[in-house]
Amino acid sequence: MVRAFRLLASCAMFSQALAHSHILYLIINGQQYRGFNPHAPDAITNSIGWSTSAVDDGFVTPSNYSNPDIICHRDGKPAKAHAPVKAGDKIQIQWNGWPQSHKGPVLSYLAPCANTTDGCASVDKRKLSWTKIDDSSPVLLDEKGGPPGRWATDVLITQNNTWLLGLPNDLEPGPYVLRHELIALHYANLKDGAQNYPQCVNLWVEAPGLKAAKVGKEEVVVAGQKEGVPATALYKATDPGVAIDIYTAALSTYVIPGPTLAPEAKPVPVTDQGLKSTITAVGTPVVVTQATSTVPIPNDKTAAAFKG
Ligand SMILES: *[C@@H]1O[C@H](CO)[C@@H](O)[C@H](O)[C@H]1NC(C)=O
Ligand SMILES: *[C@@H]1O[C@H](CO)[C@@H](O)[C@H](O)[C@H]1NC(C)=O
Ligand SMILES: *[C@@H]1O[C@H](CO)[C@@H](O)[C@H](O)[C@H]1NC(C)=O
Ligand SMILES: [Cu+2]
Repeated sequence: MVRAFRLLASCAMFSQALAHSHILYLIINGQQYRGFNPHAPDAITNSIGWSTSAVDDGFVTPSNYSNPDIICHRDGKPAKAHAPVKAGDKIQIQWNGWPQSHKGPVLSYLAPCANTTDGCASVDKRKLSWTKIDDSSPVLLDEKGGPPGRWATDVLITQNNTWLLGLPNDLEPGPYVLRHELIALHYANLKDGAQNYPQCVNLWVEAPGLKAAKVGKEEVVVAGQKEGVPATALYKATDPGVAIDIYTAALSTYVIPGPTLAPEAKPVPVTDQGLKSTITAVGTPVVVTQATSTVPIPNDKTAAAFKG
């Protein structure tokens, strides 16, 4: 029975239409910022999403947790554009669908882009130092109807495949990479069976009122979290939240993978995930110049080119 269910839940059973996912767009203060589309990499010239070679919308496995592919997905390369945000903003992250069987945590990390004049556009991803700002705790919400029960990813599905992320209030101004990640655990009982779906987008945190004197300097950090973690050191294949059988009837707790949540984190609890944003306009991302200033970067292709 259980075995049959697992087979049914397999990735292979989902045709291309439902195959895994990527971030379609973000909504910030009603403005829509487009992610990277692996199926049409050149369609959106001002995408804030890092490019990847994950044309299958696929995943990174635990055996590659120390491979740079875990940082910003396979062959992840920085976007030039950044979405302007303010500390404390809410960001609605729209995924291009998510399969019901793919249960697990919804995780978000921030890394400041230091030592560049163009924000995150030329940052060395291996030098990025990540701080966890949302872990979708408690992740395993309800054992009822389980195993596998109700998980954070089920909340995401309920909200039309979106997740609402709160940025810390005391975020220093400057350029950051947001690393948002779903981990699917439906095969995590098998060797190398967990599936990580990391996605990176660039943010430009505007200084409220004051001039961003410190922007672009080494001081650009999440306050109090000067020491983040390289993404290649976030997880181990043996982590209890990664090597796990979610079909075990007795499962009542879940150990969230990765570092602990930053004390400054302001995640939106699952009970508030329904406070959704609506799109009022297509946002205009910026490129960062001379470390501290920005220039708008409209898309030079038609909006019609933007599809899932
Ligand atoms: C690990 O990453 C390498 C390099 O991208 C890739 O060739 C390999 O298939 C990956 N391994 C697994 C098990 O996905
Ligand atoms: C639901 O998500 C799809 C993308 O998968 C999007 O095109 C659609 O506009 C969303 N619906 C609402 C009401 O936001
Ligand atoms: C920025 O430079 C400092 C000092 O050389 C170094 O410790 C840090 O790793 C660099 N950060 C990035 C993101 O390149
Ligand atoms: Cu899948």
